[in-house]
Amino acid sequence: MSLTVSPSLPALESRLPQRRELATEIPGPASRELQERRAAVVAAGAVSSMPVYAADADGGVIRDVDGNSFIDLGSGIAVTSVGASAPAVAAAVQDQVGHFTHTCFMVTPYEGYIQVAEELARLTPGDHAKRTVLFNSGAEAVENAVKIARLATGRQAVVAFDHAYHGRTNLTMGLTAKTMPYKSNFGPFAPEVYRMPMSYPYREENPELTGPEAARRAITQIEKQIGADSTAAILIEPIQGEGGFIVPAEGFLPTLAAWARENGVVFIADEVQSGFCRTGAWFASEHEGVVPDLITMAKGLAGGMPLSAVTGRAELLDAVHAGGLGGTYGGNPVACAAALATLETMRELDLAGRAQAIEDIVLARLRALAEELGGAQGPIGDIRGRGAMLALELVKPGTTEPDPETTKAVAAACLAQGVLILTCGTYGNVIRLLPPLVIDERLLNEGLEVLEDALRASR
Ligand code: PLZ
Repeated sequence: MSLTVSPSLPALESRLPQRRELATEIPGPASRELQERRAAVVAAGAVSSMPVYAADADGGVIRDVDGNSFIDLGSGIAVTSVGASAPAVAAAVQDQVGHFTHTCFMVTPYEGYIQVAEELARLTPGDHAKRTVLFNSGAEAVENAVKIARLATGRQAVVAFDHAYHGRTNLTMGLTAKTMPYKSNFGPFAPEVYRMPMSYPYREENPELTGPEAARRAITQIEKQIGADSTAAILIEPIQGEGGFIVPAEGFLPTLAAWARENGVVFIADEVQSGFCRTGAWFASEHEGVVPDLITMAKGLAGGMPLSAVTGRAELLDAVHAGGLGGTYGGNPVACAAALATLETMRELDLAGRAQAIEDIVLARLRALAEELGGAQGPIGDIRGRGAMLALELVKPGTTEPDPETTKAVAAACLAQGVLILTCGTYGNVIRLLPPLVIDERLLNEGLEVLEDALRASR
């Protein structure tokens, strides 16, 4: 009798060899040369977290201009969930550019836009009538969701939360919490944005505070500082991204959403980072059965092509006057073709299921490592996240004091060993893992080993 062990992450076909390989020092000579040319012409304010320049990418690897192959645990900030050159996406893009690259949906419309809207109506939570409008970036989607909520309610105030990240345009900078590097000296910011306390279980003063209680804390402030009848929208990331992969306590999101519904406040879920199978479901809102009135999406939607969307209740989107929503490139036909192929790939390969399998693999390893490093007295203060959106919060051992220096050093050590790892967090002390959902199991484990060794060595 043979024992069949089914691997939790079945290996997928790939174009590039799925392996880590260091051919030069990091960064190598070709990357260093590009770095010099860059310094002469690219704005100093636009920085890159990695000093290596990409030449090719596929599945779970990024190859640089010096021939080094890195294990990608960042997906270009949660974008390339299907891989950075998924065959179906590449084929769809090639086919579309051979026909037309642009007509402007506001001038001469095309079917791809409608097909994306049909998909999003099916995939987003809730079975109510929905409408969609497409844009280019996450920030643009958030801006438009706020425009729609304000117009539809006739109210102005928008509630955002501590640790929130919503973008870098003027309105979305104002909605974003962290000043450096996002907001500092870029003001003034748009008015009528109110910041409320988030549910952040690891850093809650009262560790017993439940999700519904944390929601009541915010609701009380909304009622006292703004008034429900002046509040157009509550805007929230169901799992906060840049702010530190903060998963609110259970019941926080449903309580806020229920209060919004009762008070005619539009509940907007910003799923720009958490959407499209990343957390083990199509959308993170689903984990607690939350049905947002509006949902903002980008990143994972189009396999690396710039495309964003606002999908939501038909009566909200259709409240906007003709011509009130648009933009030259919004819903670009090449990006729409890429999105359709991306969504099809996500279904075909069951990427939500793979994200759950990634969670099982990663959490088991990280929990064992945290124990090894001293448990509650060690440097890993918290392990959290869902699916393939997972994080470690690093602290000075035995305290909850953030340790951004070690966090940076660990990410740098991983890079030097051929593993691309991103950091985040209000305090800069969170290591986040966002592997492509198509990553090979062996490669994922190898990447985690490198991270574990870096954490061990950092003590
Ligand atoms: N909403 C929840 O995560 C983008 C930004 C990185 P854009 N996050 C990565 C950086 O430093 O600029 C993001 C997000 C959430 C909105 C956005 C904004 O999306 O496509 O970057 O505009």
